[in-house]
Amino acid sequence: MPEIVTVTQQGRVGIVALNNPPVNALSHALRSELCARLADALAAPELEALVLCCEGRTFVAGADIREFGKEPQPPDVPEVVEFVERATKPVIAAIHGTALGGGLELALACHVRLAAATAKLGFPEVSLGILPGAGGTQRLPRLIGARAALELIIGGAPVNAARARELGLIDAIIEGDLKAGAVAFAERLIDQGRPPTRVSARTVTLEEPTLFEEFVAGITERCRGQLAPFHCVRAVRAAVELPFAEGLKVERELFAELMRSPQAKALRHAFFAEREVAKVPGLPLDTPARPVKSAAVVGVGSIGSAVAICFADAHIPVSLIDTSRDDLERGLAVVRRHYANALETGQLDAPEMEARLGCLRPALDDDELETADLVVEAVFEDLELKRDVFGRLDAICKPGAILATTTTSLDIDAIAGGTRRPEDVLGIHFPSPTPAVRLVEIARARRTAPDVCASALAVARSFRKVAVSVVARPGFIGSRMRSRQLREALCLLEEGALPAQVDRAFYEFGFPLGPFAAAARDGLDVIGSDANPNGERLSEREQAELALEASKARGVVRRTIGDEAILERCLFALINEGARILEEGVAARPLDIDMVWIHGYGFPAHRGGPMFYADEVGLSRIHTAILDFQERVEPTSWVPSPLLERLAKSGSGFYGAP
Ligand code: 3H9
Repeated sequence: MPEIVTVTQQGRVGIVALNNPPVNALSHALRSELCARLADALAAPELEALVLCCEGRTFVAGADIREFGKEPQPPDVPEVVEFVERATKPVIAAIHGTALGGGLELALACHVRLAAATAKLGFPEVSLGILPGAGGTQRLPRLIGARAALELIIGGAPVNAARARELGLIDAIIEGDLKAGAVAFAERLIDQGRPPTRVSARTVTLEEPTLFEEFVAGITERCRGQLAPFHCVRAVRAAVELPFAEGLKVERELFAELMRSPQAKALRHAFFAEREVAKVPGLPLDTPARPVKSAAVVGVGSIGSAVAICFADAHIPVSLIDTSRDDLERGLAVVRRHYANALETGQLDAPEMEARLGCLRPALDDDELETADLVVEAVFEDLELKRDVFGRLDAICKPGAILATTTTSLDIDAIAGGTRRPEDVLGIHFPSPTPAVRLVEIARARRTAPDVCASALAVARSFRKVAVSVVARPGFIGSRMRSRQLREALCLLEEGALPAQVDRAFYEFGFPLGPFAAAARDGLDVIGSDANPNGERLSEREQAELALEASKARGVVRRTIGDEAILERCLFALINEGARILEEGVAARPLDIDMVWIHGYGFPAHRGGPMFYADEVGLSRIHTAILDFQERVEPTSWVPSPLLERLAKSGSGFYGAP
């Protein structure tokens, strides 16, 4: 087994190389080895400066998240970082790939930071419900100022090397061979006889007296209910107001509090689940995927144009096919508007936008279908229409082409039955045309071939989406659970709640939108569908009137329903449906359901997804509540799923024993 830390000598410079695949995380073994090897190198008289670098695809990408929640083994990350900063010889960080979290803290403890032009640096800790806990909140403001530090730490997104240089986060960008450049830099330092300069020795002054209040005001709505972003502000404030050692103590306390929080546990779960979801049970990771070098989308409505954008973003040439010139133009206009907006907001530059637009091939006939490796059908949700389209695809597409339907509500086996190649057919469902919604459900029909499934998952990942594999049954995971939840929300309207109140309860829980606001956004005609046959958007007052009318029409005496009761009814209905989906095998694992809800339906990540949340609440409590609803509310819709009942009685959770 290769050594985890090696020191090699190059002239007067020692190269300390870390090798802990896959991402050089600061595991216990790496931490101990690094301290031991560094101590040797610092004691070696022939070495006058050290270069700290990494083997493999990246610099240190952070603390080892797998060790979180366990008793930390010494030396911990803060000790390693302190040890590096106190080194009596200059230590130079040579960064490639990503220096994230504890990795960036390690780099901040070095006396010089150099980076490859392609490197990225950042603090993603907030997305794990914690804050940089190894001096990051204290050193970063001292290096780049309090405002920039807050932006980096609370924003969580990494910056590229050029921006890092502008901010003063790194000292130089090395073009060409990074190690050789870092050694040359070290030689120059030795020649100049420069002693190590420590970031902790710097002071930071607050030039904007209301900066912290401004930041808190800026995140109050967006980060509602979350602890970590607000703790980050407090930690950076300590860097400004206190000496380094005292600020560090504040950081440690806040970090420890966050680390113990249920939010951090939930976000860790979400982190690993996002990676685990790619490993589909029964589909070996080495299943060969069919190459997808060209694609076609049939039907250019809102979903069709969104799918076309995904292909263009992945630089896959895509034909957009529709039967009407007007519809085709409308779809193209949506795509062009999307890219114009991306250009205006700086998400893309002009050449990249042109490259993506250049991937689009609009067409009014089917000729373009002949060469496509993957065809996505996105026509109106009508079985006969879809079967017709698939019959056409069968006649035109080349052998081996993958044929995907965007339906969730129709029987994909029946659609596949319109072809002579059902093994090439599967479902690919985008819950929303909004590009920010990352979920794609990949639905295996009865006869879908494994390599077709593997190919669709790979394509979805090339879109930078979170792809969840499901068994094709109407509704898949997301929309089936959403329908159940919406039904419960509608019942609550009749009993006494108002739509705005239901939406507000969900918003406060952490959803970006409540069920009614989400349904209105997605064009679902849900509120008072009898009274509102055209599905028009209704004002809050009209919605309230419809709710009152509905109660009256059904002879229900309205009562006051609290926000907590609203959430229990809707979320427990959602969880019970999730349990059914699990026991039917539509979802292979609870984490598949959690990923669908976090990435497709706005379930707050800091609550871990509905199945994780259910375990936190306790299945026994949920089971008791369901039985109570069965008695008091409605006997047929409130039947506990046998799986939920079994787990609750055995004291277990969806993810095993608590
Ligand atoms: C922190 O540093 C706290 C500090 O303040 C210190 C406090 C005292 N640990 O994502 P990928 C695994 S918090 C353990 O598919 P990519 C991952 O699970 C940390 N394992 O690769 C996967 O395993 P598997 C701050 C980790 O190329 C494999 O590596 N840092 C860690 O698409 C490949 O991962 C972060 O939050 C880790 N830190 O992306 C960075 N990171 O193969 C988290 C990854 O078994 N990491 N793994 O499924 C990332 O953002 C991405 O992994 C990265 C590479 C961008 C680095």
